Amino acid sequence: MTFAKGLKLVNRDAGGVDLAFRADVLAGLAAEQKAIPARWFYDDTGSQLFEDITRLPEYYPTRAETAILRGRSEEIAELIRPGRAVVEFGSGSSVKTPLLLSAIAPSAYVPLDIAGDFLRASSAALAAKFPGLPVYPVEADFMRRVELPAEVASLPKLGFFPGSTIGNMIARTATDLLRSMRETLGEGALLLIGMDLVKDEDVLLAAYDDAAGVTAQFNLNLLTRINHELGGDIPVDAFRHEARWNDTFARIEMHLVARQDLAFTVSEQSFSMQEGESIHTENSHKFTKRSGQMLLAAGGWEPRARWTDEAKQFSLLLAEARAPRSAP
Ligand code: AVJ
Repeated sequence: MTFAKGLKLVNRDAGGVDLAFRADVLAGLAAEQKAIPARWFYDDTGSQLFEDITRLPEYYPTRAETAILRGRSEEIAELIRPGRAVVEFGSGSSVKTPLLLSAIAPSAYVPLDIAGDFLRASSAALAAKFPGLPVYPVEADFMRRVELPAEVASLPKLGFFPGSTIGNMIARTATDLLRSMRETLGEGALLLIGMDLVKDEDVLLAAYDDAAGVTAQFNLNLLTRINHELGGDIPVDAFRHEARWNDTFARIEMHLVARQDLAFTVSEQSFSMQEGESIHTENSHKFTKRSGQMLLAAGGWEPRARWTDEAKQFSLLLAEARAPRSAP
């Protein structure tokens, strides 16, 4: 295994504060509708809570996507063919990544992640599972074009972006990411991407507001993280978790709603909120067959194949980096 060295992706001040985290939180709390980007959920506690979410009875996406990878592996492998360099956007899941790699006989595996420690740990675990498969982890922000290791330059590429993480982004950002992926992987590459599907509102709301309250803990942990890392005094108990269906944009939104009028400081800046006012913490867009394929096309990816689980809860799409033909 080789590691990209000398990259400093996380900028910290003298006190160790992540400057991008502070900038996002301070700007987000000053906005008319308070909002903090969902990427900041994932400190150690948040990552563990997300793992717990994937095992909840109400949270179907992980099980549904895994079922597709298991049940349709022969068809998937037939279209992908052996010998590709698999470039995963994110450190990789301990279940889905091995399923894909076992199915398609790749020539190399290149996980891309901004969180270096997590990347190293998951890469080592994967290399141990697949002796003989070269693993080249790259510490990088994949929202921009990434320079891939020279060792995979001549190999055909398969991008892998499971989990419906694309759903965290609004259409414009999602399109930008798909275009960056295309630049990273090159013309002719394939992309295997998970997209969660529009379904009964009650099923969606339960998946994001489970009976055991794990998703509530996951959402509220963001406030605890702000208090710890940014010197905040936010009264966490004065907030409650809320999941909402936004029908205009076909997305679940997560909010932290103030139970009462309240005031707090973060990094020496003062904020106040009225009872019922919220901090918007996540969007999780849901797709139809058409909206998913339209999004891929907008990002320069031509849809090639599409699979769903039996209950049609989740979809996995294969696309090729080739602009769809325009009208003559
Ligand atoms: C990791 C972004 C796919 O949107 O379903 C789970 C995160 N948030 N429960 C999702 C999440 C609340 C998850 N993604």
